[in-house]
Amino acid sequence: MQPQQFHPDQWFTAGHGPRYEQLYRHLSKAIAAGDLAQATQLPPERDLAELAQVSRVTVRKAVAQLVADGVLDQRRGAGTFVRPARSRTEPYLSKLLSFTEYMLHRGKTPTSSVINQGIFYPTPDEQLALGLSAADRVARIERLRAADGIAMAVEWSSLPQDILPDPASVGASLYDLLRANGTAPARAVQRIRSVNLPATEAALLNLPEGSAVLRIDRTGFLASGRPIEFTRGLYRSDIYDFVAELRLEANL
Ligand code: 16G
Repeated sequence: MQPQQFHPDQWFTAGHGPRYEQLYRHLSKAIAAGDLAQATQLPPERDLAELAQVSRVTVRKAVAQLVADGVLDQRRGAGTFVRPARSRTEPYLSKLLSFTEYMLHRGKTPTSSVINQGIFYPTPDEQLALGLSAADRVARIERLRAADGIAMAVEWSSLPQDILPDPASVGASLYDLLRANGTAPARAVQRIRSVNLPATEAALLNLPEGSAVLRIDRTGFLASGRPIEFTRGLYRSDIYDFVAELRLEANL
C-alpha cells in the first residue's frame, strides 16, 4: 500500500459515518484484498494520522478494531503488523457479530434498507422468545441487507418496546444503536436450517423462487439473561460459513 492510499480521498466520504469507521473499513478492505499483505508493518500511529489527515485517536480506534478482529497484531515495542490470513478466522468462530460487522470483516460494504417497521402487539412467537405478555408491545423492523450492493438477506427483528422505543431510529446497524444505549446482546442462541425461498423474498434477493437459503433465528440476551432480540432471517447460503467447535466430553 502506497502512502497516498491513506489519503482521505481514498477512504473518506462526508456523511458516510464516523472517520474512524471509514478508515477501519478502508484498511479492512485493503487487508482482505491483499493490498496490505500479511506481515506488512503499518506506519506508526503518528505517521498514519498525518497521512490520513485525522487525529491519532481516530487512527487508534480504527486500529484497535482491526486488532479486535484479529487481522492486525500489535507487538509492544515492535509495531503493528498484518496477521497471516490463516490465523484470522479464529476470532469469528463463536463471536457474536452483527451483519454490519460480519460484512466489514470480509472487506465488504454493508448497507441496509428498511422494508417495514413499527410498534405492534407481540405474536405468540414473539411473546415466547422475548418473555413478553400479550399486552406488551414490540418494535419490529424488517430490513433488506446487502453487501457491496448485492442483496444478501432479509431480516425481521423484534425487540421489546422499552429496548427499542422507536424502530425508525435504527440507522445502518441495529447493534450499533443498541451498543450506544448499553443494550446490545451479550449472548445469542441461533437456530439454523435450510429452506426454500418464498416468492416475495426471492424477488427481494434477486434469486429464483424456491432457491435454497439459510433460515436463521437468533434470540439475543443481555448479560442479565433477559431476551431482547428475536430476529428471523433468510440468508443467501453462500454468505455464512459456520464453524462449530466440538469437544469430547471428559466424563460422560
Ligand atoms: C445479524 C444477526 C441478527 C442481528 C443483525 C444486526 C445473524 C444470523 N443474525 O444479521 O440477529 O439483528 O446481525 O445487524 O447473524 P446490524 O447491527 O448490522 O443491524
